[in-house]
Amino acid sequence: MLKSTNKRRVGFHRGRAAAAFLTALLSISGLTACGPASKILDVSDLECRSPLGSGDVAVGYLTLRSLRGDRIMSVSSPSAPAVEMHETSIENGISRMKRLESLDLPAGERVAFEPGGRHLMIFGVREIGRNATIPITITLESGKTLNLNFPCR
Ligand SMILES: [Cu+2]
Repeated sequence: MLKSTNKRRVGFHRGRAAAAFLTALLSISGLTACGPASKILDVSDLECRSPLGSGDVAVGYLTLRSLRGDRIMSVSSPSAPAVEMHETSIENGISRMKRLESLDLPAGERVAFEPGGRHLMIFGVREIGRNATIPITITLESGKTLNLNFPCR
């Protein structure tokens, strides 16, 4: 049952929080083969914004919650030359982006990548079409590796 989970449903169920949450959870369980251990991490709200115009940088958003606490050590993609974690902040009225080398996931706390704040910069991807997905790998300090598919729009 876990293996048949269609990861695209994460996008399809947007707005129905419970369903999206469950789908994301099943996707992770099926991909990492960690079984019950993976349930100590919730991942939801996966979304990718395709590059605009002739650009080649896509942006990814998601929400994580680690029940025991963890840390994102790196992000990458088999479909992109580079992926970085960034944080947007306003300083003196000017919006700035700062690269995050790693990111703490405090126990039980919801950590969001969302418009206007933290985001994933996915470099060198000209060819993402609408309704396609882009695979992103998140490596955690605990040793867990999340292989996630971000639905693009
Ligand atoms: Cu950025």
